Amino acid sequence: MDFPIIDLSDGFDEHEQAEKLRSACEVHGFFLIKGLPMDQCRAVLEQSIAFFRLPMEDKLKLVEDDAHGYVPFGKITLDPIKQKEPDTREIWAYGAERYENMDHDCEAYGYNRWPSAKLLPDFETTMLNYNELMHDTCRKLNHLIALALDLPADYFDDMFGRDTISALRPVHYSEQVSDPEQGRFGTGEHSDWGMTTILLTDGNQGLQVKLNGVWTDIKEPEGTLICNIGDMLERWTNGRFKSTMHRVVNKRGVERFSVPFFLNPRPEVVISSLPTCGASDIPDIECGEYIVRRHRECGEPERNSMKITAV
Ligand SMILES: O=C(O)CCC(=O)C(=O)O
Ligand SMILES: [Fe+2]
Repeated sequence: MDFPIIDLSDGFDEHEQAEKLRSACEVHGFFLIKGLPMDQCRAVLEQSIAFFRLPMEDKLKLVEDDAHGYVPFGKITLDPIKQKEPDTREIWAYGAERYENMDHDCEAYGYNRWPSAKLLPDFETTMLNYNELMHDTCRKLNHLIALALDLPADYFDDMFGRDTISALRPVHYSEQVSDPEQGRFGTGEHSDWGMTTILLTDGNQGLQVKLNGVWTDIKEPEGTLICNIGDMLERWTNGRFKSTMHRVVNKRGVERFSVPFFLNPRPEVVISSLPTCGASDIPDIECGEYIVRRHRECGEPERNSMKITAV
C-alpha cells in the first residue's frame, strides 16, 4: 500500500500537496509528512526515553486524575472486546495548561506535571518546543485539509491555536511480544478520536493499519512522520475523509518509543458537516463534549459508538 509523502518543507506548493492529501484521506486517512526538523524530533525521542527510564517512584509522582500526567503499564485497554490483557505500554501526557476560570473549561484540558529539572534538566523545554512545532505543523496541514475539501486555506485557522484540547502523549512499549490471537497488543485496535494525529517513532516497527480488512504494517522512511485522520474529522467531513482502525503489534520483542500528537480544535468549536461535505443527519456536537465523551467511552464495550453515528 502506498502512503503518500506530503512535503511541508519551506516553499512547498500548497495545491500540489493538498491533492496528494485528498486522495489519501478519501481512501484510508493515513499519509506521511516530511520537511520537519529531524534533529529536534530526535531530541524529543531522547528526552522521552530518558523520562521512561526514570525510577518508577519519580514517575508515579506525576500521576494525575485529569487528561495529563503519567499512566503506568497495565492501565490502558483501548479495545476491551478483543484484548485479554491491557496495552503493553506506559505513557505521559501534556498539552495546553488548564487554569482557574477558563472561558471554556473542559475536562480534556489538564495540569502539566513535569519531572524535576534535577532529574531531567532539558526535558520541559524540549517538550514545550515540540508542542510548538506540532501546532505550527498542524496549521500547515489544516491549510492543506481545507484546500483538499475545496474550502479557503485559512478556513480552520480561528478554531485552532495553542489553547486547544490537543495533547502530546509520549509512549513506551515494553519488550513484551504481542499475540493478537491471544488478545495481547502494544496498543489495542482503535481509531483516533480527534482531528489529526502526527506520530513520531524511534523507527522500530509496530504500527499496523487495517486496509481492506487486512492488517498492514506501516513503517515511515527516514525523515518522515506518520499522520492520520481521526474520527472527529471524519464526522466533520460527513464521512468524506476516513478515520481508519489501527493497532500496535510488537513482533520482535524489542522496546519501542513513540510520541503521538493529537490535534483537536478549541472545546467550543461546533462539529457540524462542513459546507462542502453535504447535508448530514448526524447531530452537531461541540468538540470538547465529543472528546470528553470518547475518553469516557474508552474501555467500555460500546466505545466507538460515537464514531460517526448519532449521539
Ligand atoms: O505508538 C504508535 O505507533 C501508535 C499509537 C496510537 O495509535 C495511539 O496512541 O493512538
Ligand atoms: Fe492511534
